[in-house]
Amino acid sequence: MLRALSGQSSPVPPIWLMRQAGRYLPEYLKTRADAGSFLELCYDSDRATEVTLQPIRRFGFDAAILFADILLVPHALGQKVWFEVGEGPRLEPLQSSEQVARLNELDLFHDNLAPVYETVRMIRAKLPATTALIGFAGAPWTVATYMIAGRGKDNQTGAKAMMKNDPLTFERLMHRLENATVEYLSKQIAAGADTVKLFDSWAGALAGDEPLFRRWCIEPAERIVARLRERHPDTPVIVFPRGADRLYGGYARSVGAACVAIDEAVSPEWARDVIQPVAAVQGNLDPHHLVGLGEGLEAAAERILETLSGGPFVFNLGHGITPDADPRNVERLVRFVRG
Ligand code: 1CP
Repeated sequence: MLRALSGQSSPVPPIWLMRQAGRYLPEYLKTRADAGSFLELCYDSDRATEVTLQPIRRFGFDAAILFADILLVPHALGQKVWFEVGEGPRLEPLQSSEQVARLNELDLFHDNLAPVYETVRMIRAKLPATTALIGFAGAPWTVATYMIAGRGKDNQTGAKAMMKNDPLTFERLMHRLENATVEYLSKQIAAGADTVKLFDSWAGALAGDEPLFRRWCIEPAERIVARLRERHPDTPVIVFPRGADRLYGGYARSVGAACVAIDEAVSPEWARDVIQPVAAVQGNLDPHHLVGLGEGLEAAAERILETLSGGPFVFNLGHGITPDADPRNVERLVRFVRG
């Protein structure tokens, strides 16, 4: 995994999958039930370590991803966050400049996230030496959309409305999140993460407007990557501007991260020609291939492998595994990629 992130190619690329720990695994469901709630699971270092390791034991992936959530940052900043069972995350929507001004300052932010850093230390101590540990955070734009809307919906129009109607408050929130993200990722690296990934899952909501995309997706990622490189020059960063569409190439060139993760809408041939010359590529099998009988799984994986294995490449999905995925298809995929 780390060789691929450093720009080397290999006939057998490393493989891990987004949301590899999660609801499609019976052992995850059991640990989550024991923990009480999703948030309690995230802050319980023993159990969070256990669910991080479950897919490594079962499938032998080349990388483990820290079990946490992008919404722990708003929670640590003092916003009310909870998870509705069977639905997803909910936050008390941030709508006024007073609410934004009241967000916690850095020290309290770190105390609240101390269990996450402890989890990183515990996972690293238990992982095989040849398995990389990925830390992560949400990108400022994506996290802001959840903080403002209170949930994921409707292409995150709430954040766009605040951007237009109260630009100073929006800017202040984005600035606060950018600093928090640098500190949070930096502490994960200090605790033992071998690489960190920045998830801009809602980047696509700005992809229709290039100046806005540049200002709120590209530029914050550029600064975050540069600040992390200053502090941790040997730690590669993976970026994922999901849905960036035709703006993927400009994002990859400007941000200068070691690796760019692509969603399933990006053609592997285009990624090979445009992104691979400037960064390692990670992706991008459609997660629906892991559901049901997995028809077409090998053929779809083959096209991706044939196209991207000539350069630096990490095999992954275009987005997270869905709860209805069949673990047997995951096993089949790992066997196929390695074979
Ligand atoms: O294996 C792993 O990947 C585990 C770690 C992980 C990561 C990297 C989780 C656990 N969440 C995330 C990132 C995350 N969380 C993102 C970025 C990646 C992506 O686009 O999927 C986002 C947008 C979230 C927010 C979130 N948390 C959602 C999406 C909500 C929406 O409506 O937009 C959901 C459903 C969650 C809950 C969650 N986070 C993680 C898991 C395993 C779950 C399911 C919780 C459960 O019911 O047990």
